[in-house]
Amino acid sequence: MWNEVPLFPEQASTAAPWVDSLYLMLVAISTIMTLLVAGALFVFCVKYRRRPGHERALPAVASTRVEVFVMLFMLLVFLSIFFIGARVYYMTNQPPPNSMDIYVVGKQWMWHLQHPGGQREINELHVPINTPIKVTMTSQDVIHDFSIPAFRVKQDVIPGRYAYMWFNATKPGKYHLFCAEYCGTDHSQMVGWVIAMEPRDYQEWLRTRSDESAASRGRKLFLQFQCITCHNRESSNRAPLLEEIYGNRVPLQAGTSVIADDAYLRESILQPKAKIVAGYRPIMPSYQGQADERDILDLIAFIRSLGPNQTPLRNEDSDPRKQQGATTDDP
Ligand code: HEC
Ligand SMILES: [Cu+2]
Repeated sequence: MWNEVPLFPEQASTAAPWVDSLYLMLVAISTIMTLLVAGALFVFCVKYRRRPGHERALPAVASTRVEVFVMLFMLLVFLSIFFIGARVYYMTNQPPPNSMDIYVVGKQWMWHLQHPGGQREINELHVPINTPIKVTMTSQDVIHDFSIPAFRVKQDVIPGRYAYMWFNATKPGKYHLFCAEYCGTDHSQMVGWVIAMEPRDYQEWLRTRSDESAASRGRKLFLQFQCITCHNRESSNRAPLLEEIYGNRVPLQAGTSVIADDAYLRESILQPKAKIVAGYRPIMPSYQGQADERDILDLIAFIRSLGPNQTPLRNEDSDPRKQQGATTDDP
């Protein structure tokens, strides 16, 4: 319906019709209210103008019935905006539990995107249609904003923490991807494309990419950063084993506990002293400045993949000189 209206980008996600309806409703209500007030103003100006025989204002007549009616009517109209708005907000902010994960790192001035299998892209994101996709995002430097107008999604990406959003594309096609937060000189270059494909084509596309998996990159970093000297089987009384912790509850020294999600793991690596695991001493060094956001995503993917007895052996080749290509940058 909006194809002919250049003001509106295509509706290409499940959220788009909802967001547009809400927006349209707001515009309609505002227009009607404006016309009512301006119309009444105009009519009364003419009807009650000063003229011979009507030199002075008539005494005002108050009608409780009219006033109560108008107030209740307004209340209803504006509360409906609230309820419909809340409904759309919740819908667009809660990723369905079976979503596919995409990881995004924004930095001046590009988007790094990563697929569950480790495939990496820059300023381009291939996604399957009719699949809920949860995007976990962070920034390496300043505030950016990940925005796909055709999907009606837009989320600030803030350094130092993970932000989330989700969408479900409905139409194959090529859509604009923007940074929608002024982030420095080349902000206007921080643009790209989202390519929505039939799930079959997406699988085909994935196959053509031979990137190393994120978990396997993370494994190399785990050895290279010497995480292994503490987090290993022999010295598990010194540091906790990281096997099967992802998504599970970790007891903390403070007596509380926390779910080991992406944000917690990230914090554990960058600010190990923020939350100390019960039964251990705070001896872990911070990797702030050493591991960048993409390294951290890889480390998290590795920790996430660690099943029982899968921690690498301590004496496994961890010599950085033999770890050629451990931190290879993008192609
Ligand atoms: C000097 C030893 C040491 C090194 C090196 C080390 N850690 Fe740790 N780590 C610890 C200790 C001790 C704890 C538990 C106390 C705490 O929470 O700080 C811990 C806790 C953690 C936790 C939280 C575990 C849980 O069960 O909740 C994660 C995740 C983690 N480390 C990841 C890493 C990663 C990734 C690296 C390498 C980049 C690393 N660690 C390097 C000692 C170390
Ligand atoms: Cu930006």
